[in-house]
Amino acid sequence: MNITFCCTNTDPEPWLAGLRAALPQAKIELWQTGASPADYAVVWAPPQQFFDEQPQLKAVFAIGAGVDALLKLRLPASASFVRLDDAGMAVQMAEYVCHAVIRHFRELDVYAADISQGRWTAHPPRNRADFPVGVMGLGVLGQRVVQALTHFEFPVNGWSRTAKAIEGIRGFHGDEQRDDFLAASRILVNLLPLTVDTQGIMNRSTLSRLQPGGYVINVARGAHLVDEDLLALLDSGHLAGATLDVFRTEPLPVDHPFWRHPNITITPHTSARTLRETSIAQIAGKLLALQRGELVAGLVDVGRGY
Ligand code: NDP
Ligand code: OXD
Repeated sequence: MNITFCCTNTDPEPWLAGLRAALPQAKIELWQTGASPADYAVVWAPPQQFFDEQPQLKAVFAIGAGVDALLKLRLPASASFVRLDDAGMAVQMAEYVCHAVIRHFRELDVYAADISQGRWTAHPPRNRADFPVGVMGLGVLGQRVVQALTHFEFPVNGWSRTAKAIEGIRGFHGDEQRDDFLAASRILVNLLPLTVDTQGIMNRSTLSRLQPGGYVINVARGAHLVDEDLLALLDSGHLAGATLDVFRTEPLPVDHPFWRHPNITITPHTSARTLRETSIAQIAGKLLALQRGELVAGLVDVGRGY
């Protein structure tokens, strides 16, 4: 079996060594123009030329959870596409989102500012029931996040495409229940895949439906958010702030207002990192399962877009 590796955002050597150790029966090479045809591919952000030259691939494994960039390419019709399914990202996402929610709810930035000015001031406690958290996307990552939030006893709403019954949360689904979901939420967490249906989903109209003093946490993709609409609603006072990990252009351009806005916290797309060893073990296991003709988790539905 031949495997080709084409990940443009990472040092290939440790990945190649890890994949070779996990799949000693395979010939695994770094892709380069004119490389011989492979059976399987491990990719992240490959150029179109990669698929143009490898039309015979049986399966393509992405080393991330979101496949929006991959699905923009012309893809080999014969191949299955498999994304990472948790692989150590869900607990990281839960940490990141809980941290952002608690930092806002407990006014930790206000205390940091007070302390830096030499002020010893305890603010009145806030009521958790006044800070319902709405999580958009109840997949592998969203479900782990709602589970973590319920441990801190926040009221949690969840919204997905199809109905879900998740203990301890109020579930909403489909376009027809989206406005009710937003109206029931004050803190909004985005964990949707980027698709034609979800592009720009956080805009003036939808964010205006959040409860007053709303807070936005975007950990999915930058193109889910209309940047100017977020800024306008922060200026109007309807929204109190935002924590953003993902952006329309990454790295975030130096002159973008998000860098300097006092109520926006940004991080450089680090909320849930791909963990190499866990990911290699998952990819190797799925590849062997596919060879045995078994179904694997994380199979992408190309038509649906995730
Ligand atoms: P999943 O595919 O497991 O879950 C996607 C969820 O979104 C599902 O619940 C799905 O509904 C829901 N959904 C999809 N389309 C719609 C729609 N039109 N309306 C309502 N709900 C919809 O994805 P993951 O949880 O693994 O990952 C989510 C995203 O997180 C990734 O696509 C990626 O963009 C982002 N990500 C960001 C990272 C970072 O570091 N910032 C790291 C990893 C991922 P249903 O259950 O009904 O299908
Ligand atoms: C992913 C990401 O989709 O890192 O895995 O954003």
